Amino acid sequence: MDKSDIGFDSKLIHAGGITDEKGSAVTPIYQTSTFKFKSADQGARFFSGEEKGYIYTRLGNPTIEDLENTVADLENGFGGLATASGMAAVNTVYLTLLGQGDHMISHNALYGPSRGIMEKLYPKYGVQSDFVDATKIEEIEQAIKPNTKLLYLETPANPTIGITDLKKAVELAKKHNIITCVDNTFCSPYLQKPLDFGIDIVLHSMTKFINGHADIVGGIVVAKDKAMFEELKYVMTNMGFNIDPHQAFLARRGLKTLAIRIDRAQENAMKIAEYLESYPKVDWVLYPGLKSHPHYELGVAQMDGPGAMISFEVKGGVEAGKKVMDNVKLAVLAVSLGGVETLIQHPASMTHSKLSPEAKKVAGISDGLVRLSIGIEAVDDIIYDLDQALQKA
Ligand code: LCS
Repeated sequence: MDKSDIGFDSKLIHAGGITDEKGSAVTPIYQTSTFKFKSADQGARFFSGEEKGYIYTRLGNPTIEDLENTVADLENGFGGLATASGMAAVNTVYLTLLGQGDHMISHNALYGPSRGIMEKLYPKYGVQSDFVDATKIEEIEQAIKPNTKLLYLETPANPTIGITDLKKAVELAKKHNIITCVDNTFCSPYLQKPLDFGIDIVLHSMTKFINGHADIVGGIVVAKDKAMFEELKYVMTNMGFNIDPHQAFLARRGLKTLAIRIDRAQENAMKIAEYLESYPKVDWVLYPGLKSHPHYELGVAQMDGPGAMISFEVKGGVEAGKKVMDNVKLAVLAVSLGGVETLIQHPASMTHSKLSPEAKKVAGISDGLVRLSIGIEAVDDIIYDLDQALQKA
């Protein structure tokens, strides 16, 4: 049986996979910074690319490559580049595609720092950007300039759960020769494969669903074709954005249970979203599995499931939301997402606090918005916990 013919769930377990000379059943951790050459000539051949071989861990390492090949396979891409964090993945894309005089368009409700660095740091290097409501294709179209090089999307977006139509975004970008990148962190390749829609690059914060156990920080970039992969690889390796072999091992291990973790988390999330929607003290709930989500139909068409991220607002705004966060006992009051434990946080004062009040308002990140990352605990326990906290709001 050819490994390329196996299903997604089997790939989670068996894709990549290196057996060493001792016959290890799982890919070992090659915790080494450098690799011995058999001869000076062999070293030279490795450097010239005449012969494939490991040189130095920043440039490549078997444990890291196993993870990269697996995620690239799951995303239906050409190749993957694992990075030290999700932000290192974001910067690999920005630095590869944008330079003096270039322009990027993105969604106004991105993960805070993905937008923050574009507004604070990249203008120093002559890069311009515009942030629009990318759930409306016409807003993206209106923002296109002759120097627009990159359309950078996050769908569903953090934390407003807005969904961008990938098919329409690709059509528009292709018409204007714009490269497209999707941050697929909220879905993972289990629920959405942007490259299948014609997107050029996908990235993840592996800190989240891919690793799934809230015990590492990591990222990955996957390119659809070889030419783009090589360009990204040059930047990733030379900027030193690489992941460590031990982190890569943990991410690969966590990835094995991606499908069953997400199945359980989104089953829980659906029940919790319905509970919240019916709770009188809750003003509104945003969850792609609810018919009340403004892009419900698109989510059903584009994603293979609604995921495990919910945003909601309690009547009484920020003060009421804080009461809920201060009173949960099972859910963990912490940023990040995509782990097996339920997390609760307040984007306006935490993950998105660096955005200006105006930018937050336009993006729909209200002061009262509370974000939940639903875990795989018993759903009755999560609901019981939220219920007792909401009663205090
Ligand atoms: N992209 C998305 C969609 C994210 O949610 C995050 C982190 C990143 C990129 C950056 O990844 P990192 O460097 O942290 O691995 N999101 C976080 C959040 O919502 N709370 O804490 C971190």
